Amino acid sequence: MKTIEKMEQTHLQEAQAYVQQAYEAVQKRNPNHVEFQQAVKEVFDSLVPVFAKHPHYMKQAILERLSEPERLISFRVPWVDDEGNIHVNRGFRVQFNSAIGPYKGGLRFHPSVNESIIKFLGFEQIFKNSLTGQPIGGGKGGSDFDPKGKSDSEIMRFCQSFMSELSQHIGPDLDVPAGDIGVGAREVGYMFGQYKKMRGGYEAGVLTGKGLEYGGSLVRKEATGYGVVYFVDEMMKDKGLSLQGSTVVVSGSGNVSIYAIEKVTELGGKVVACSDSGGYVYDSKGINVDTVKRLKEVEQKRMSEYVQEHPHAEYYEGCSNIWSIPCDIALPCATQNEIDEYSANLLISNGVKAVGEGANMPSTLEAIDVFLESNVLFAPAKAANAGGVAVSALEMAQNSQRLSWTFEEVDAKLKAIMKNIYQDSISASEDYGTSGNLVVGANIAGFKKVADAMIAQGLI
Ligand code: NDP
Ligand code: 2IT
Repeated sequence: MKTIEKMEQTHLQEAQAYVQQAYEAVQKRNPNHVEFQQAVKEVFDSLVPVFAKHPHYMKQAILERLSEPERLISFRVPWVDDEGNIHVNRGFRVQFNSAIGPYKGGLRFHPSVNESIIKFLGFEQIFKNSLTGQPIGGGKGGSDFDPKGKSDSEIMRFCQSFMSELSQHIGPDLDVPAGDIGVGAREVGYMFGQYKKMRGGYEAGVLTGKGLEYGGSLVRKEATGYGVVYFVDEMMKDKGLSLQGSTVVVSGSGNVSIYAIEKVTELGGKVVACSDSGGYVYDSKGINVDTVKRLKEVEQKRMSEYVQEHPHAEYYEGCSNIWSIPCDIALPCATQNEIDEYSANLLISNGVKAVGEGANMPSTLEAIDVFLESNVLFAPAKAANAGGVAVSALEMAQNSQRLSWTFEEVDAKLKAIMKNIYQDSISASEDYGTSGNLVVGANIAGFKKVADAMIAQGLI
């Protein structure tokens, strides 16, 4: 073997050993935090070629530092229901990394929320936010509160109690939360009101996803769903394929799903199915997005009700079978681990050409491997769903300038950002010998900026 090849081989082995040892340390320090471990494993494994080429990152213990949050806050959230009963939920905020900007990331209200879920989301947010090209660090928060079936006043009291504690830890230059599952404009409004009351000043930039009347940005509501579709469109065009005329399946029927359905339809694709946690609807004529908007955004109803207005459509109990529907493009936009190895194989055998992750970590590690080993174009969450947080950063910029941009201006910026993320991820995959692998490319592109900023700022 030639000397150079031998050296490269040694560096690769050192890099693999470093990643393995750092990952085992994460497992040991975070036992039973399976979602967090899963998110860490995906990123760490992608970085082997970076460490082989630039060994100085290993000396800086960069993985050990990146995988330990700067701060994790857990707090009691007591609230009273409409009957006068007292309830106690647990609130979280993880302030994961502030190397390139204030902590930024959404709040999730869902009964499944725990430390592992919040840490996986906060960890992914570091790299996603870096990919947007904007100065935002990584954070995430939420509560195991279940908003389903709660009255508007119960939601308000919960949000106020949650913010009474959280207000001490956030601020426009410190940590800027937004929405995620179970948290939309209504909840952000109640939390903003409580923050303002507690802090005694109008700090518009402390939360994003606000209503348009009081500092919200146009396109923020649409941004994640539109962004996923812009990304998939870019990825397909790059490979000579087109979204126009394609059959699409979108899981979920919340904020991300609704605006993904809207944009696919606008670009000439046909969305034939969407879901909620109860089941899925198949509509051969194409999902009527106005019906879904009204059912979900206004009336807080179930997808099962869709078929009453569209009797030709079919409703099936249980959401995971949605991936058995043949489609050209699959957009998982509901929640983590909704596509497993079996569903991934099913999609492929039914001829899927592209998968775009709107949700965070919707594919298991095994499912990702299945996609990467096939000819499917695979757009990973950190890159594909970054449009939401990107427009959040544009909302912060508008709040700082005390002005607001038009819908067209923000939409054009979103489109440009998604295109940049695609190009940066593709280039990183080419630079590190994994051409076309967007999982590796996005992780590397997101990592390098944060890692270099951390090193430049010393051991902090
Ligand atoms: P919403 O609360 O608006 O909608 C969530 C949708 O997913 C609902 O249809 C919900 O069904 C379904 N869902 C949630 N949890 C489960 C579950 N455990 N099993 C099955 N279905 C489930 O949330 P968003 O649309 O905002 O978020 C969806 C995904 O996108 C999440 O992974 C989120 O982290 C991610 N994301 C969101 C961004 C944003 O800007 N909002 C930005 C980037 C990523 P049901 O109503 O029955 O609960
Ligand atoms: O996962 C995400 O990127 C979000 N939920 C959006 C975060 C934000 O700060 O807009």
